Amino acid sequence: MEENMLDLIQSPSDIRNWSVAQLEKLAAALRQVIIETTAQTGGHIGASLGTVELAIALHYAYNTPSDKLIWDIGHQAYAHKLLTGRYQEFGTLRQLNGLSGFLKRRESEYDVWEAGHASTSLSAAMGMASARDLRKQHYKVAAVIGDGALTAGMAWEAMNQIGQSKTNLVMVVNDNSMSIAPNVGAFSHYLTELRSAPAYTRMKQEVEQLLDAVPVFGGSIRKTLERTKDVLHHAVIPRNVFEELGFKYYGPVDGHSLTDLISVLRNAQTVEGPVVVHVITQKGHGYLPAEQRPGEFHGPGPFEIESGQFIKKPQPPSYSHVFSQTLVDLAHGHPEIVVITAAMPDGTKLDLFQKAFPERFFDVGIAEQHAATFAAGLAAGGMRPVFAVYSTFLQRAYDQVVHDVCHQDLPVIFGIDRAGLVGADGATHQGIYDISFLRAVPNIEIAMGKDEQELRQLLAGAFDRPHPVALRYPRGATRGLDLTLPLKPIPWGTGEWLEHGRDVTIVALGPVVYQALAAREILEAEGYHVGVINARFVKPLDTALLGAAAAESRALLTLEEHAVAGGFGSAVNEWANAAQVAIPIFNAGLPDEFIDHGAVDYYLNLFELNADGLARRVRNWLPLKKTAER
Ligand SMILES: Cc1ncc(C[n+]2csc(CCOP(=O)(O)OP(=O)(O)O)c2C)c(N)n1
Repeated sequence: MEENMLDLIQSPSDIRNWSVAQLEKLAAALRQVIIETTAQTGGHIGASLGTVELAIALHYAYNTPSDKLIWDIGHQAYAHKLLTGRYQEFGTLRQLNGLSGFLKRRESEYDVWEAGHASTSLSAAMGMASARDLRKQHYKVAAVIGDGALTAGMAWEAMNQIGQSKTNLVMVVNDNSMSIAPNVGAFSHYLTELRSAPAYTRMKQEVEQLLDAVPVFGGSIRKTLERTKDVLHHAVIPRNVFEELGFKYYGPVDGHSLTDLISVLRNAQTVEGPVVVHVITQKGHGYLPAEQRPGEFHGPGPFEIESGQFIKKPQPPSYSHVFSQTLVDLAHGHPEIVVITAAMPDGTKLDLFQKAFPERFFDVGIAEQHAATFAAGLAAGGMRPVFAVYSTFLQRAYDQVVHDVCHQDLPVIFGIDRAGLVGADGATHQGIYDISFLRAVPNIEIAMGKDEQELRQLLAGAFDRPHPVALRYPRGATRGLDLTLPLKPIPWGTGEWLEHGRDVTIVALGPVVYQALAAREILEAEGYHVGVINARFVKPLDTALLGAAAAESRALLTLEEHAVAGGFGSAVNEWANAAQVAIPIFNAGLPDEFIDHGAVDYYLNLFELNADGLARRVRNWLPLKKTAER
């Protein structure tokens, strides 16, 4: 019955004459669909349950899509999707060729801005508002940004400009006091204070309303009131940070009260100049397990609705887990080891380290740029910092890596988590560019083991290096190998020649080494002689090993789960070119296009990076065909 209600909504204009009671029913129906769908598909349920009323109120109060509604990150916008004509397709969320888990301009005209990474919404909103002003247009612009996203420098860079510009723009702060983990930092504490001072805000609003009601010619009464307001501003009610920056401040507002939200949003859009609407929401609102375990329900896989238990088949520990556990093991004997996360203690599994060595663990919030330079500072001060960060989020800290870490050749270890394809999060989250952007920078060394045993060995070895090291490892479960073996160091900069073969040698980086070995089995059965090298290092390259393979084999096939452009294979090409090694080299990797959400195995097959795909490549590769026919 309630789902039928959603059938009635083709676009937000369908709800703009509904009563609050009807909208409340709609909120319940939206929640039900979000819970039932994410229980199957997984996804960002916690954040999206928290913004159901906000999404309704925004589409109710604004004339979308003419007015521009921008969601930061876009992970909290499932209700927005459902209100903007995507109810029927919602079951395809995060599946191959289905709806994206984030917003996509090609998916809907209501998705005016795409993201995936945090804290871009205010800059985007300022851009759209400025374009509107320059083109003398009249649409309204509202951006929704979380308290977590507000920990990023980029948000403050935008506020710096917006506050001065005096442009008409509404910034909705969606404050649930959570990032993925509980939010951190001085500003987060400040928001908590602001939240807990509703009496002040109310008093201030009341005085201001009173003032507005007094006619200008009200003479002495008005003067007295003005003075009262002034006193209140400077004594009882200190102007808050947003006001100091040039915004009008409305709040705090109950983010689950449709009446309050609609009234404040209608008001805010009539105000001249930039406005902050401070909305208090609860992550996971309306689904008890998500309310009680908001961290776990930030972006879980499938779960059982009744019990709130995750549906997981037993599997070996993740690479992130092994990385963090190894850090804990090493840190016992090394008090100089310190660890940094940028708001991802759970995802990176650094919470293991946090538990073991709380005083040597730093969560800096969504602040990758700061994290990288903070690490550089720690290294300059004699510590051995490890910044574990998803490949995709390290993109944001590129200048800090180049200018602060590598230029000063400081021994910072970057644990590059989620290196490779990531699956359901899609294009904005693929970890497939870091080799290209890091390889160009002097001093940094880049490695990736074929499995978790090598990850441990490489991590131990990285602490002996006097240079920055980037140690890559993928998302997901390890191979389940024995982790109790003693940490045997890998001679730095060396690859491993696993199999010899005179037709072609596959030179593979990372866990795809095992795909190469499986491809070899298929091809050997067909009469090809296929070698396999586990490259381990992108930088320095094991050129001695490559030279020997080139002398033995008729061709080289490089293999990586990374963009071909500028990647590991490119490094091999550059070596062959510079060393004048005349050998056909084929690069297997990812094409020059953004790769959407979909299972990793699907893409490995599509781009011929798995065993069958590699075998197809070798069979169809002209120079090899010729040699096989000879
Ligand atoms: C640059 C960047 N770093 C890290 C992340 C991972 N991440 C996704 S959502 C999130 C928490 C965001 O918190 P907040 O803005 O308060 O939104 P909420 O999920 O609480 O609604 C984080 C850290 C990201 N998307 N982008």
